[in-house]
Amino acid sequence: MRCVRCRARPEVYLRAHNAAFCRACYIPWFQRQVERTLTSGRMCTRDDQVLVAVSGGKDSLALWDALVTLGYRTSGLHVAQGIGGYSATSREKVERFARDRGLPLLVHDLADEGLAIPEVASTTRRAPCSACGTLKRYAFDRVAHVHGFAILATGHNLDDEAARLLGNLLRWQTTHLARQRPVLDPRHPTQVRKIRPLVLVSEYETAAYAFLRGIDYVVEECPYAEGATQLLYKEALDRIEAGSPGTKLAFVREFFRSAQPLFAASEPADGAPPRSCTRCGMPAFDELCAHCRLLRVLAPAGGPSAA
Ligand code: Q46
Ligand code: ZN
Repeated sequence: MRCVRCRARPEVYLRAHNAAFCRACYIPWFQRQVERTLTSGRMCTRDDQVLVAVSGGKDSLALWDALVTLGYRTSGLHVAQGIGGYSATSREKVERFARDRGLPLLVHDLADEGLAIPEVASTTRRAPCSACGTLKRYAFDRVAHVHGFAILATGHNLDDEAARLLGNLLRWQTTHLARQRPVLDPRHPTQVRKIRPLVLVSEYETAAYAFLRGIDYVVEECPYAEGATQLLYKEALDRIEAGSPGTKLAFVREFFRSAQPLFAASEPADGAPPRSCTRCGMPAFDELCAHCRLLRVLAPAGGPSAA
C-alpha cells in the first residue's frame, strides 16, 4: 500500500478509512478532520477565544497543537489533581508544551485548595474518579467563567465517545443520550459552550498525530484508571473494530446524525435548566451544586472555600 495522497512510502495505516499516509500527508489529513468537525458542528470560529482543557495526555495536547496550527486563538487550562507522581509529570508536560510554543496556560491546582483527589476520595468515601469528575468539571466551568472564556474544548476522541455511547445504550440512559453531543451550549450564565473537536478521530489516529508532530506527552495512565467500566466497553469495541474496521466511526457518527436528535426531542429543552448554587453561584440542580455538596461532606462546618 502507498500513501493515498502522494504515493510515497506510508507511515500510518488507517483500516477504518482503508487508507495509508506518509508523514507529510498524514498531519494535514488529521488537521482537516478536526477542522471539518469544528465547522460542521459550528463549534467555534477563528475570532473566538477557546480555552483548551489539557491533561498532559496525547489527546488534549494533540488537540491544542491542531487548533493552534489551524489558526484558532487558544489558551490552555490544566487542572492538577494532586495524584502523586502522575499529576507532577502531567503538569510538567503541559507546562513545557506551552512554554516551548509560547502559548498562554492557566494552571488550577486542586491540592492548593486542599482538594487533592486521593484525600478527597478517602475522606468522602467516594470513588476517586467520581470525586475527580466533579472537581474537574467544576474547575473547567469556574476558571472559564472567571477568565471570560465562552468556549471550552476537550480532547475526548472517537474511542471515548463510542465507549460512552455504548455505556449509555446498555443502560438506556435516555437523559444522557439526549445530552451526548459534540457541542453543548450553556444553560446557565456561568456556563461555557463545551466542544469536542476530536470526536471523529480515533485514539490511534490521535496518537499517530502526536508522535509525528513530536509532542511529548504523559504516557503513564492515572493510577485510578484501571478497572474503570469505560475500559471494559473500550475493549469490547476494540474487538468489534478489529473484525469490522470502521464500526466505531459509523456507530458514533450515525448516532450524532440520526439517533441523538430523537433522544434530544424526547427530553424537551434538555430538562429543567440548572438553578444557581446558593454557596458559589455556579449551576446547581439542588440548593448546592455538586462541588459544594462535596465540600460540605469534607468540612461540614465551613472548611475549604467554594472558590
Ligand atoms: S484522572 Fe481522574 Fe481520570 Fe484519574 S481519577 Fe479517574 S477521572 S482516571 S480521566
Ligand atoms: Zn456551589
